[in-house]
Amino acid sequence: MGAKSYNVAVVGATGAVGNQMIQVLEERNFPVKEIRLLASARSLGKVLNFKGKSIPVEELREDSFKGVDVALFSAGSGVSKKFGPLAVSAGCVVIDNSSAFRMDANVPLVVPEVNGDAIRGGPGIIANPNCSTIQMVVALKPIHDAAGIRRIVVTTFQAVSGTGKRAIEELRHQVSEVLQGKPATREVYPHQIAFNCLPHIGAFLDNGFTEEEMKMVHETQKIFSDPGLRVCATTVRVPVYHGHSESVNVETQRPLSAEEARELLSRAEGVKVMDDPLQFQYPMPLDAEGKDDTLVGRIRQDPSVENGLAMWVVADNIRKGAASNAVQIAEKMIQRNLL
Ligand code: 25A
Ligand code: L14
Repeated sequence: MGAKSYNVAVVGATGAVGNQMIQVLEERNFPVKEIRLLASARSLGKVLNFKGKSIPVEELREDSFKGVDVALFSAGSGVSKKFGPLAVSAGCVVIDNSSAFRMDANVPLVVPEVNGDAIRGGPGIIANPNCSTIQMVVALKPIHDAAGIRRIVVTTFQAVSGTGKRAIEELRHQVSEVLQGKPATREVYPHQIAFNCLPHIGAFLDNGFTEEEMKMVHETQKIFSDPGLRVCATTVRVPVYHGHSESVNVETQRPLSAEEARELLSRAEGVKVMDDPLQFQYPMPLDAEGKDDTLVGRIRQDPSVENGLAMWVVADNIRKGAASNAVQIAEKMIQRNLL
């Protein structure tokens, strides 16, 4: 990286993802000249720490982006739709973690190690994919390149941190209520999440799938530039704080053995193979927490189709699934002199 440094804004700085963005910028030593932390008026008076300095949270306003080079957004789609274009007009590169612009044909949808070439320079919006999509495409990219994926069947096991801080608190609180023999208080989810699984993430659509399931279909097709790729997803909320897990079955055009897939994955960027079941080694959410790698294990032949593989894929949904991927996009832009 060059000696240049950048004015960076984090929109939604007090949320689960925004907080992690600040930490990742610090950990990866992103070349920050000045950092500006933005949230709603609710957060006024809060002070966050960046590299040992106390930074007051400011209220997000139309003029918040003056002099800002790159803005990382994670305050929901409504905020992104209103303030993203304003930031672009002020000359910013916007890396947006919401679902607002992901399927917009003019907006690149980027996972750097999968389709980093889709990044363009200049002021504009770059979308960060959905967390469940990111970890799946990181794990499938080497297999797609080698054998051509035609069909994907995926079931997810998603942590409550994906819903934000209030959901983490809801799980903690419900666990304690249930252990005391009290009824669980429900505020965020429609059913008790403690000691339960909810096959329901995002709103239900007319086709019987949820929004989260259709995000995995459409975003995967866009990232792999293959609108004909067949994807069927079932997304499930589980009582885990951090880390989404996925059971993934793929059908490929050309045969690929489990050994070959394991070998390809062990050399792939952003992937760590943990696949020694006899030694009790397979990825679990607790292994992924705090890391940026996508963990892959349980790689085996799927005997139910001609060219099939089955695997288990785990990543930290707030880091690789959101904050780290956004920062990695900015880093890739610097490497390519696009920022
Ligand atoms: O629309 P989407 O794309 O589906 O995204 C919806 C939400 O999902 C999270 C993220 O929540 C987002 O808001 N999210 C998105 N992508 C994600 C991903 N890949 C993801 N989560 C995981 N993985 P979040 O909790 O992480 O972040 C919320 C942040 O946005 C700020 N914010 C909200 N509205 C804003 C705004 N900032 C500016 N203008 C607005 N209008 C929010 O700041 C937070 O930083 P805040 O100041 O509103 O919240 C501070 C604290 O207040 C509590 N709180 C939040 N909402 C309410 C609330 N309290 C009372 N009532 C509320 N309605 C929280 O405890 C928060 O910490
Ligand atoms: O589209 O609730 O980025 O686990 C990220 C969090 C969708 C829901 C997105 C969750 C959201 C997801």
